[in-house]
Amino acid sequence: MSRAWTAEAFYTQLEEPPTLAEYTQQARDFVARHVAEKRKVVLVTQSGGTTVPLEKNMVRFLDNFSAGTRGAASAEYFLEAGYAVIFMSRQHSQFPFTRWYSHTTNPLFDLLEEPAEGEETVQVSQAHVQGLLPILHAYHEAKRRGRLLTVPFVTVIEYLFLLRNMSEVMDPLGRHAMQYLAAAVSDFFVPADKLSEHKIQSDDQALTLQLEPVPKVLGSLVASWAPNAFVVSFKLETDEKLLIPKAERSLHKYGHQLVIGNLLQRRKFEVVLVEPHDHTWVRLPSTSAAPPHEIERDIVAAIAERHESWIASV
Ligand code: PAZ
Repeated sequence: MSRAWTAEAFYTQLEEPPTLAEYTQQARDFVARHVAEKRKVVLVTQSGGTTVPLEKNMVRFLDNFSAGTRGAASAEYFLEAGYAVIFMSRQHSQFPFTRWYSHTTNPLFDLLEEPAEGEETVQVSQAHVQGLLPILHAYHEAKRRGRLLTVPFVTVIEYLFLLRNMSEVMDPLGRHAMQYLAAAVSDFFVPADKLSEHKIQSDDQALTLQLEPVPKVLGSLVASWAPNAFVVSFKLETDEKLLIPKAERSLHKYGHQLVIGNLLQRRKFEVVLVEPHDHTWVRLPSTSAAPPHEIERDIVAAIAERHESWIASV
């Protein structure tokens, strides 16, 4: 029989990841600094799947399509807009700044000139300098000014524990906190007590898996962990007819500020911002629009503006 996990049962019955306390302390220090400087801080939960291990000594796992582009790109535009960013980073997914030269058709080594024999300096080839420079400057500026904190995760369990703790430590920011929940979180998992210790043997047998539903934690986040934050969740659908109704249902159920709806097929060119009494489409001019104008630039501009009005409205 599969259990229906409540958020409370999940957090009391499952074991905390060993690194949780360390990342929580780092986030607490980061937040304290930005509270003192009266800066807005956004928690970006990386779009990037959350892994569901099928074995304790994990050889196999379930995951999903997301490479984490939305989260990594948005983090860059939030930094540009003056926010400090806590980036919950799914390991091996896209990362702010370095994403331009990884997981892409633009590999890092193609940027570098091979030195002549005996030479020990490596140079960026002139053809790539113009493209690289602004990204490199923005990356170093974020580091120098201490504006970007990365907290990594792999599994859905690590993700959910981090999400709770990151949201809670941001509470001292009050309305200056934003949660931007772009991760593609697994809907099902195998709890530790049902996991095989070692690699599941095939022995030419069919494999039957019993997955349990991952608890929906948005209600706890909005009501208890981050009651003062501006909360933006994401809704991904593949059926156009469901997109706005499901985004509206989520907004109604959890009572947060905004849902960003996107269709799998058109997510890079079009999203809809669903608010309690309104919805607004954000679209790139044509589906052939290529970087550097990414839709995340427009999404972040629209969200930052709403966040600002929301802060001013009290
Ligand atoms: O990683 P990516 O940039 O290709 O995709 C982003 C996304 C579609 C995962 C994100 O925009 C999103 O909708 N996240 C929430 C998914 C959900 O409904 O759970």
